[in-house]
Amino acid sequence: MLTALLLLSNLAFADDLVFKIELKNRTMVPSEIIVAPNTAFTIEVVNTDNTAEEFESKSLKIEKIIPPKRTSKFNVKPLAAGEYDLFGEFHMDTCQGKIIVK
Ligand SMILES: [Cu+2]
Repeated sequence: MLTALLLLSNLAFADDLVFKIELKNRTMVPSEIIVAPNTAFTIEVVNTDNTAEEFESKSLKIEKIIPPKRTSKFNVKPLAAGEYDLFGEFHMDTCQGKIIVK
């Protein structure tokens, strides 16, 4: 019974957990997201630059071109503890970030 209640509360929490990342001046703001293990969440990526960016993560298998002034949302399944890469492939030298699960 306790387990069931915990699962329900986790699900409700996951629906509400949205992290916003701004693609700004060819960087990610913020460049780090910290999230608890085993928690589903959403990343909302807003490209405020005047150039397109390809928002990508090898470890999360995300790859999507976001045109200038557009927003994309990515639902991320619960993750194990660790670090997960994020980068903008069109501006690899400056557009780097990560998700830290701990
Ligand atoms: Cu790519």
